[in-house]
Amino acid sequence: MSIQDVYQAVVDFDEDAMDDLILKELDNGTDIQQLLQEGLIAPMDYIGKQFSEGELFVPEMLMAAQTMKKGLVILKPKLGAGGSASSGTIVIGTVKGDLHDIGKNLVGMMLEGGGFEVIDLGVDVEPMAFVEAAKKNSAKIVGLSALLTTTMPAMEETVSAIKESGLEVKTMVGGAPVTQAFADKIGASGYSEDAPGAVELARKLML
Ligand code: B1M
Repeated sequence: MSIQDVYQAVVDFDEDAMDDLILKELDNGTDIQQLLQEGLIAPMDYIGKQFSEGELFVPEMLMAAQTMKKGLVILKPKLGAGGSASSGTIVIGTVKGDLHDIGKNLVGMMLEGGGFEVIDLGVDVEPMAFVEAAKKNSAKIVGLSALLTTTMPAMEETVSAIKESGLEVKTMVGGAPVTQAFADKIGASGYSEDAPGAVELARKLML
């Protein structure tokens, strides 16, 4: 048994094996940060690259994320006790008027896999709800998803509300109709085309 087995379970979507593998590593006294980084985050980076290169598709990425999340559930309380667990808090949600959440969920799971604490507000989220959640959770980033051209204005409204709140919070946006040009136009801090890219972007925005 080794961290490599945990890594492989994520890559193989072996959800059933995950609990045992993690518990055995903990019993063996494996360093929790190392287990998180090398056993759970590293395979999600790999899966993300495969997805970006067209080698894997949404269902596979969801299965890998689900497997990773199983391990994360066991590690999370222990990480909190040890301090320096999270790479930072990100509030995420689908903007007002929009009920699409598959892509947003995927982004949220990949961000968790990337070591971030994710507060998911769900769908059809009012601009001020993002502001309040960012404030309450001391979030560094707010992530907005929109799938409809008709809800893109709500994304702009939300970015403006966050700026007007005076909070030191960066905004990242994405979703099928959203582009880098649109993100620039509404003054978002960053745009990502897909979930793995969102993790990379969040890491940059946290610096
Ligand atoms: Co709707 N829908 N839908 N829909 N739906 C689309 C988006 C549409 C393109 C279909 C079409 O007409 N061809 C179209 C939008 C047209 C437009 O605006 N130009 C559309 C429409 C019109 C509608 C309704 C208005 C239909 C109606 O009722 N007349 C209605 C609107 C309801 C509402 O939101 N108010 C509606 C409803 C629905 C369902 C509820 C049935 C269902 C949603 C179920 C759910 O999400 N729980 C649904 C679905 C499933 C789709 C399609 C088929 C698939 C969307 C999806 O999940 N894609 C979609 C057509 C299509 O895309 N082929 C369609 C997979 C997902 C992984 O991709 O969300 O793009 P995506 O996420 C990607 C990236 O965009 C990015 O990362 C993900 C991948 O890595 N990303 C981010 C997403 N968010 C990000 C955030 C980031 C960074 C990256 O940073 C924070």
